[in-house]
Amino acid sequence: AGQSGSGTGSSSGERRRLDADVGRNSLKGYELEPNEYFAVEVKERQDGSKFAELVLRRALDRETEPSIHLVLTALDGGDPPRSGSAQLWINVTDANDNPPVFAQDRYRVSLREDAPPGLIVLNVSASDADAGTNARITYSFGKMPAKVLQKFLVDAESGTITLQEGLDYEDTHAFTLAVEAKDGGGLVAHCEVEVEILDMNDNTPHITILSLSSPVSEDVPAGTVVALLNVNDPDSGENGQVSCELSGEAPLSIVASSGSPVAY
Ligand SMILES: [Ca+2]
Ligand SMILES: [Ca+2]
Ligand SMILES: [Ca+2]
Ligand SMILES: [Ca+2]
Repeated sequence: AGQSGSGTGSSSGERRRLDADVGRNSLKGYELEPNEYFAVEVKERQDGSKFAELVLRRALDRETEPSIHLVLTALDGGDPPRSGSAQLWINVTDANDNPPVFAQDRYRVSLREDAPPGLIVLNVSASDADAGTNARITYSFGKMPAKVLQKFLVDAESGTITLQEGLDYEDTHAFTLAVEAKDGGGLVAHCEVEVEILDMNDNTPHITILSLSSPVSEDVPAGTVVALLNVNDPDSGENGQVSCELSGEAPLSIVASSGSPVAY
């Protein structure tokens, strides 16, 4: 806060104005320029001298009004009255009354299964309406399984999330990352990042022989099952669809049986 005196009357301290005159010509009252925040209350000492107190009427908010300018006028009871005024500049210091706010509550991102470690997944960002350390944000992960914490890294300063390890769609189709933004005063905001993993064709079909009749007598009727096979590809969709064919010359054919086993 600061002040400066001006006008025709005398001026002294912020709370106290002296008027050298006596009686009717002495200090009559104070007037404060109409404003939202402060009222002036005139108090009288035992010796009859008056002083003014500036009283806060409603809560201040640095974020909407970082400084308030007031003009306080002192009037005497003379005719014509004489007055003196002081300009008051009140600076509002910051309190940590705003938590960080994420740009989005929920982020969604898709990563190919073959994404390399070190890849930037995305950048989360939060803002804080306060000032100084009350607005200084650091990012971190919230409570998550160790397996997830191992895969991803969030930069405390920038909010950049990077991949630390290889992915495997066959192991995990999606991750939910809990991200926190904390300001210098300890207020915390939360957001979620949904990471969807996109399948790549990284698995070759695998053939398992469940049963095999060998040797086979030359007089078995056509249509006799000589082997039961299971063919499996753990990939999804087209990447996991298999078709079987026999190579070489043999009087055998492959028939898909109900369910996954294939017989011929
Ligand atoms: Ca804050
Ligand atoms: Ca504030
Ligand atoms: Ca495959
Ligand atoms: Ca795959």
